[in-house]
Amino acid sequence: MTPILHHYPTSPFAELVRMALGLKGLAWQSVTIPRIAPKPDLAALTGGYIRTPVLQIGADIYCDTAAILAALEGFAPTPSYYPAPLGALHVMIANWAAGPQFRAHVGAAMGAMPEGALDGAFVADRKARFGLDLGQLGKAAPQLAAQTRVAALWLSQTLTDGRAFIGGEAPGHGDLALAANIWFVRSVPFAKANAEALTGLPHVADWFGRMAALGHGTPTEISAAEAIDIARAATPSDVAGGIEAPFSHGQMVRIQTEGSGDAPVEGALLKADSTGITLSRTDPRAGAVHVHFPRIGQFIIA
Ligand SMILES: N[C@@H](CCC(=O)N[C@@H](CS)C(=O)NCC(=O)O)C(=O)O
Repeated sequence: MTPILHHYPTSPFAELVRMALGLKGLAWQSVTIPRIAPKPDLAALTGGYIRTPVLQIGADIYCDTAAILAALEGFAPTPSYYPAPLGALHVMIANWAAGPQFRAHVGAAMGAMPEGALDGAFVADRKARFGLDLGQLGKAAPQLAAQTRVAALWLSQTLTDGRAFIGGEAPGHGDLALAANIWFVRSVPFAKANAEALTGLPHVADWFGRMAALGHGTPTEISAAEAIDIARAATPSDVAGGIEAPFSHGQMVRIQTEGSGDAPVEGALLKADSTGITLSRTDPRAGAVHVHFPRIGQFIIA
């Protein structure tokens, strides 16, 4: 079964996963999704989660980069996203980079954009779904850019002893998340000065070059309809794991992503433990699917 990534080119979280596919040298199928709501084809697979990216392996649907990397680690264990000596510390670093530091990088990337540089539909979508206020972001941008320089300084200091990646000679999830943030700032022409302030620190540009050299693996473009057909023809994989109190196995619940106005995903609870949450649902187009979420960042609503 070939992994299918649902994504669009300018998404930094999608870039994290594209680099992750490159790190493992994987062949994958690519579905280009819309940048803004509605995304009916993606929702047919996920049950309503329409953030970017989403990974599909047959009838298993993985929402959020945390669930996606865990799935790819199981799909192709070597080389690992969690090489020694950092191991699970990689995922802690990635959570910090993808959380508070991501917000700072949004400021550094988008805060200096002149009015009108972004299309109106995109601005309205992000305001309605995530409360993004470009006026406020513009005012906060210089300080948010200053905060991104702290992350880059810590990265620079980490690399001072000559190591190739943050944990040594092998790249991991932490490197991917830090690199995706810098990639985002570099991808916006108006943010050139902010990007150069990050990659101008000692060792950072060389490290970023090594991350970019991982490539994206080998993608083949397919349509959203083909991806839905693949899900319908497949059987979701067995789920092992516990159910945290007060929930019960098979209970109908909704999964709400924190900080998002998007509709929750409804389904029967198959797993809710520290390794993640899995729902079973049946879609008129995609058939029986299992939808997987990370535990962090999600609320289970009975
Ligand atoms: N925690 C999520 C965050 C993903 C995220 O915020 N992605 C952005 C794009 S980079 C998004 O969903 N934007 C709205 C959209 O694409 O509809 C993850 O790690 O995957």
